[in-house]
Amino acid sequence: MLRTTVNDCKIIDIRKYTDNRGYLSVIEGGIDIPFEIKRIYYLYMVPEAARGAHAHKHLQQLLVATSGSVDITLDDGTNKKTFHLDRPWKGLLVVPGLWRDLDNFSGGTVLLCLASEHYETNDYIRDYDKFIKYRKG
Ligand code: T46
Repeated sequence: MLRTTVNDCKIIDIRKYTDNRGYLSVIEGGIDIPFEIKRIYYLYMVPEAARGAHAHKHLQQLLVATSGSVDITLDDGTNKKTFHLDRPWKGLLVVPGLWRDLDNFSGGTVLLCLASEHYETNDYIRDYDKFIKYRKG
């Protein structure tokens, strides 16, 4: 039985350095987030469509809307929680074993994703009924 829940996920404040030249934010794997970063990908030019609709067995991620905004709904099979990302210094830490739906992308959103693992198709569960079975072990 998987023990991770939506309450294990949280928005973290990303370090930022400000001066009269603007802002600089930094994320160091293992320091600012609890995993080493093995992969970076980003979503952009998203039309009025939802993305996600899957769970990961092992992957941990930090999601950051470096511009624009997006809603991310996480589901642990019992509870759901929606997080709104709209600042480049706010990151959503997502633990393994949760279903995720991404929607309400505003125009021009860039969603940066820092991932704990390389791309692995076997880590995905794309069927909701299978996800519920997986959660129940
Ligand atoms: C997640 C959310 C937030 C690759 O070949 N390598 C990669 O590293 C990734 C992430 C994707 N792809 C290919 C696989 C598909 O043919 O890109 C295509 C679109 O991927 P997907 O349908 O999984 O995209 P999203 O936006 O639904 O999900 C992605 C991530 O896959 C997922 O891990 O948590 O963003």
